[in-house]
Amino acid sequence: MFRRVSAAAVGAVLVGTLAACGSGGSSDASDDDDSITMGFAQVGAESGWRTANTQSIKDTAEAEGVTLKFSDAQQKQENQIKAIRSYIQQKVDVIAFSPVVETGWDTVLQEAKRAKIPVILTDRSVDSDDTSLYETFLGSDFVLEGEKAGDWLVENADEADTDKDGKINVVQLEGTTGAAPAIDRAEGFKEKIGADPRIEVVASQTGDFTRDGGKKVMESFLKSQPDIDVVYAHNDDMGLGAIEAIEAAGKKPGTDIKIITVDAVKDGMTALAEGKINFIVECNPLLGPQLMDLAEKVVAGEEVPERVVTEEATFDQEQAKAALPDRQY
Ligand code: GYE
Repeated sequence: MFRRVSAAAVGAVLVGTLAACGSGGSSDASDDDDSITMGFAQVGAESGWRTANTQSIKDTAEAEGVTLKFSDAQQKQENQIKAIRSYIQQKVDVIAFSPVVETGWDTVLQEAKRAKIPVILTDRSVDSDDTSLYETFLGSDFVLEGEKAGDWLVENADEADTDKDGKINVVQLEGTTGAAPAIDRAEGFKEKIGADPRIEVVASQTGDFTRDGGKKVMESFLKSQPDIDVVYAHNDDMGLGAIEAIEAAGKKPGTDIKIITVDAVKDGMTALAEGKINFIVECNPLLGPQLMDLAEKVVAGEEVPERVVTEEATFDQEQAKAALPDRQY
């Protein structure tokens, strides 16, 4: 399936600075002038990552003169579908959205296609056999992120076995159920920890990508699981919630229980530099410039790559200390 194509196979296609296009304006369905109107259906405001992502999209739209119609779906698919339908009615030039979950999009995307409004997927992809329903998908390789988390744990397994009982029990705080990053980050991680039979995921539950969700799930794990060595959280916010629960239980996060997260937003990086998190896999939220570039090209009828993968790093505690002063988000 399209979504499963690895970054290596496609190649990390980096879209450069904004191309000078859009001067013709003939394909602009809504205005007389050359400016583009974009309808953007955002997932919600569930995390620090999302806040940075929204800001990047709004800032870039303004800087590039793109008229942005923006909606926040509060993590509900039905709200996103409603927003997309209203963008179709308003005859925007291009629709972009980050699908909250992977499945259930074909009907509304067919409606956009019939209305001849191009769709760009950003951040999260859809699980559909019909790739003609969207122009391109801009975002991270979430399986690779999970693999990076798993690789780190395998490499640091001896240290992660804090009670030295020869077993490394992991509890997993999953992202939103059915969301691409939750599915893929679990898959990539599982794949890699298979290399060390001492490592086992003993409990796994969704914390919905929120701090509060991560805290609540971790509180219940601390009660039901007698021997937790590692927390693998699908984002920083849930990891930060877990830290609160671990401290409230009288344990030391980062020492008694190792913590691995994904995102590398400022709060996460700060906790990493303070030694409360052990490893973070970066997921870049600053997609605005690449998104607006793709939108201009799509509206102008230019070819765009079917997959645009963002480039990302990883951070240990020392690297977080070095990176923090220049961190944008
Ligand atoms: O990791 C998480 C957010 O889809 C990549 O969504 C995004 C994820 C991000 O809530 O913090």
